[in-house]
Amino acid sequence: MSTASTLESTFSAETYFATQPPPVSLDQDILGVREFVQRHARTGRKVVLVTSGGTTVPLELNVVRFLDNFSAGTRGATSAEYFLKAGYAVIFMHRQFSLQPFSRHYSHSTHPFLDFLEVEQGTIGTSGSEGAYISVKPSERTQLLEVLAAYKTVQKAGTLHTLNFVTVNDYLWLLRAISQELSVLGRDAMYYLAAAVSDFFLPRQKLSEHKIQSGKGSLHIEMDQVPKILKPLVSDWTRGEGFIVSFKLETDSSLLVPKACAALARYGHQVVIGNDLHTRKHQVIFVSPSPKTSSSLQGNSDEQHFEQVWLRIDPADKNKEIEEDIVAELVVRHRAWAGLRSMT
Ligand code: 9Z3
Repeated sequence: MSTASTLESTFSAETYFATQPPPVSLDQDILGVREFVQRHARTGRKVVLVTSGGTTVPLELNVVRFLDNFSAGTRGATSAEYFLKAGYAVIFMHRQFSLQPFSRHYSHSTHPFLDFLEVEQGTIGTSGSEGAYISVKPSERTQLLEVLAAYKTVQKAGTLHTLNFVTVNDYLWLLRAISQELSVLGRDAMYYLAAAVSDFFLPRQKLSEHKIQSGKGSLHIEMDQVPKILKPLVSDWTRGEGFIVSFKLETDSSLLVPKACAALARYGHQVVIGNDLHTRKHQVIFVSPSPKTSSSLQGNSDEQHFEQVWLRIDPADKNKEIEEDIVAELVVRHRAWAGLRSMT
């Protein structure tokens, strides 16, 4: 029976977690994260949580239809590679089947791996027998060697831990649990929230059990607002210590700066990276509290209190990825943040 009438339509984070069920694999997932964090805490390596890809909102319990958020996972997967290169250990929390570090270079839709392999005839190995064997097209070898070498190095070092979500509910439960685990690292932890997260959801108690039937005319669905989890993430789950970077996606670029300032004033974290859907691959804006006013920003989103730095690359340069510069800038800022440890 539906208990929808007893639910609030605006959920606080607390009400959300008290009424929405955790994903079945949560405990198992967190054991893996705990082991990973503890291992790297012992070596003093910095750890970054990268979220990536879009969340879904199922419309039915036996889900046939769902609402999706735009994101291929390029930003997250590419950034994860640059964080690994910069010496970070990376927890990569991504939408199931979205792009992943390293394998992203051979995505089935843009660069299918079967297309760069060739079947050759000749002598196989040292056995001297004749037959068919596989070789990599000469034009693909340099890049493959580079990607494969980086991938194997990361595997050997054990610096990449991957786990996935599908729904916005999976995402919220995982984000809370992972950030609580990661909070033991204090200022050595970074949170890089590149996933595209739905603002709306259907509480479990309002979901139709079976596939919604057509035949009754148009479909009317009223969704509830997803709780604003940046606030508890900043002040409770990470105890105000983590270096937190959120992304703001807009299609009207005039909204980027005001929305980014409002988010910083409201949640009190370190950086909002604003990106416009159409130009996101070659320009982003870093918005952060201005060093002079950062202590008194609560609720004050006046743009003059915020530092704004554009990061741009040449759109014609196909060998350059903007994530390289985003990550380089964040590594510097995180180092400064972690260096404040002794003063707090
Ligand atoms: C982003 O803005 C990401 O940069 C993109 C990356 C989703 C645009 P792709 O994966 O795209 O490279 O295809 N992510 C955050 C989007 C988001 O949901 N932000 C919320 C908002 O804008 C705040 S957390 O309100």
